[in-house]
Amino acid sequence: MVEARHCAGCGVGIQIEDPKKPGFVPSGALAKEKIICQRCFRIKHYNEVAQVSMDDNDFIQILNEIGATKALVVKVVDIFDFNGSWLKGLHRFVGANPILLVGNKLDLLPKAINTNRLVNWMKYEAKQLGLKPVDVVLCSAEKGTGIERLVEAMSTYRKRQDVYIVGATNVGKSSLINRLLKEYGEGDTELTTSRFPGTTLDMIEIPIDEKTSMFDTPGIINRDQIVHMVSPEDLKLISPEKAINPKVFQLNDNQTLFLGAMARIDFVRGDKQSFVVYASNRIHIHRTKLEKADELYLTHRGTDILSPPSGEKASMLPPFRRASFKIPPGEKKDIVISGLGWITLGTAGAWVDVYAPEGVSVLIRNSLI
Ligand SMILES: Nc1nc2c(ncn2[C@@H]2O[C@H](COP(=O)(O)OP(=O)(O)OP(=O)(O)O)[C@@H](O)[C@H]2O)c(=O)[nH]1
Ligand SMILES: [Mg+2]
Repeated sequence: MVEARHCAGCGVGIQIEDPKKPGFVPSGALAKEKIICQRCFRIKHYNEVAQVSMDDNDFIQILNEIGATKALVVKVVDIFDFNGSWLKGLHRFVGANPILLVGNKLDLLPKAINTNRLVNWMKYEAKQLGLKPVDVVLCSAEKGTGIERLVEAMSTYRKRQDVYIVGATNVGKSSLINRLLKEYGEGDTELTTSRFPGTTLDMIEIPIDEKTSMFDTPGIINRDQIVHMVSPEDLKLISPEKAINPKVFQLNDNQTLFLGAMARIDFVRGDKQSFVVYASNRIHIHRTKLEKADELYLTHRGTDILSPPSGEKASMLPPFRRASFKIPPGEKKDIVISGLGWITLGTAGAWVDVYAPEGVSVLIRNSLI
């Protein structure tokens, strides 16, 4: 029997019939020992959008296999988008296997961050979300920070068993494995990574030793994430690429902040206090009076004042939906706009209305920083 061949970059089954379908390679490429599909080639060399239509059920099917084996499950979250990149109901997939929680993209948070506090915060939040990880590790696949700690934790908890790297799409699973391979591996394996969701298409096995392996898995796609609502160019602007500079605004009530044309925050009532915005440095933040906000949005969205998105694309976003929050005095809270960032309020107590495109989740949490 001839074993079905898979792309070394994304794991998809190789085919030579249909260039429009995943896994296509020209038939001449079949002779190579390591095959890279046309889509991976284009992502890597032309930064192309990783578009492919795969059913969520396909991904879930893949994850279901994990529950049937004994292994360490490494759950990766994007620490910049902790809530948006949280994979719900993971326990359903992993059975009784231990879970190591990894907060990736640490390099995106402000440099002054207290990492011990952040780890404790993650433990607490994980518990609230119904997950009890064996440990929590922070790292940056991009910079290599925390990788040693991650390797130590993995070897402690895997107990000579396989390791599955799981998580929502785009959290950096494949990037993390590439980093591990670069620092600890041999050979020239490189998994495909990209800024767009849905890059890895099937499970990819990377041998650790003769008996055990590490597996990259396709990320679960969370339809609510902002990445599905904006153009590739705007995605580049709203996703931070380096450490975010928090921007501090001292607001009186009846003032409004716009985060480009992506979101609007109204300080409806409360004593003067700080609103610290954590978002991509390339999102323009505009302050105005609440009474002028409606008009400004209608007349200026898509212009330099309220962008990204710019031009026509601003009006193609789903319409704004409002969420109201009443924060009692004395509590330090973040208002999170999933995928876009968050705003940390002062402790004076506040009533805040947040507008974000319909479908984007807006929530409140204990302050992360
Ligand atoms: N700043 C920063 N970006 C990162 C880091 N790790 C990954 N990225 C970026 O995040 C994006 C997604 O990375 P991938 O490794 O493709 O993510 P994935 O989880 O494998 O995604 P899927 O295969 O779609 O599930 C890419 O643009 C990476 O460059 C990190 O530590 N810091
Ligand atoms: Mg991947």
